[in-house]
Amino acid sequence: MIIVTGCHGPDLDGVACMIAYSELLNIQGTVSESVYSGELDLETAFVKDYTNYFPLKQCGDSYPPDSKFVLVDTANPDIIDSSIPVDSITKVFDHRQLVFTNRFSNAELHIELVGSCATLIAEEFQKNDVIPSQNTSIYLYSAIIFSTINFQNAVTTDRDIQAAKWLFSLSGLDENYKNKLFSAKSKISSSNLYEILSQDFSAKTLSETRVGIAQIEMVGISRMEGDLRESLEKALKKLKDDYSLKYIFFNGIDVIEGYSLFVTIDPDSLDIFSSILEIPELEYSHKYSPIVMRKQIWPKVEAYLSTHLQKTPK
Ligand SMILES: [Mn+2]
Repeated sequence: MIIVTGCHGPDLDGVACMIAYSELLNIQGTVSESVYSGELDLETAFVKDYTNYFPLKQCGDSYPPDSKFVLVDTANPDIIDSSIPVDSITKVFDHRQLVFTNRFSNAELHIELVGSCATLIAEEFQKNDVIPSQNTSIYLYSAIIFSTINFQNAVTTDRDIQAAKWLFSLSGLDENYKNKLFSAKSKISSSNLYEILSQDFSAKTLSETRVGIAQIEMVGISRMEGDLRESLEKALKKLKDDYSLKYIFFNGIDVIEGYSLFVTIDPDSLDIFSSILEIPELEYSHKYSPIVMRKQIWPKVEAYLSTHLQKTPK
């Protein structure tokens, strides 16, 4: 038995790859099952409801003896279900730089830097002349669209675009589907904004300075300057206190319009982020395009603080 799985608490990319790769193996006559552990996110729940198809099993107490494993959308053995023996992993598909190569003694590694692991799995179908089922095409397509933020983030490659095109033609979806998918994370109101921001908040201590960056990807980010403005300010203030931050920054990504909305709530943060991002005219609420991801901002924060801030003498 081959078990296809991913990291604990997989995102839509991980779930789509598990479903699809297991389907490919089964079509090719290799008995396989896909298994996940942890919680599912809002995007996954959306596709699950939309397709009414979810062939994944939740991980139980143990796996059948002699199980072999295929890992998708992760190549980090530390974030998978701990009962999986690493030497029984036979294949690994991931789209991030691998730093754990030596941990997999028996696995064939498929590590390629594309925007979505779903692209690599879609290409496996193509290489083997197999057409994914309609529901599986929807999962893979959704994963590519979501992982690349509708082809707008820096990790997007032409291979992602080509794979998505092919999957779209098999999916029976219309163009409007994208908006619905992204709206899964956009059901934001003044009562849940703090919670949504804190779920995905990132705070670091850099050069002995506490810095936090909130990020949200949604449809209609301009609401942060409209009906959600006050709630956003309150939420950022609360996060600043909760995490004892010196500086806090908000990066709101409009996934359809394709821009970032930067928001700061205090003069010191405005000042320092103006320098970090090299935007002299940065305003408290500032539209910036193309979109910028938080993972692109952190290295700049780190570089800036290490050269511009003197460490407090002990
Ligand atoms: Mn991924």
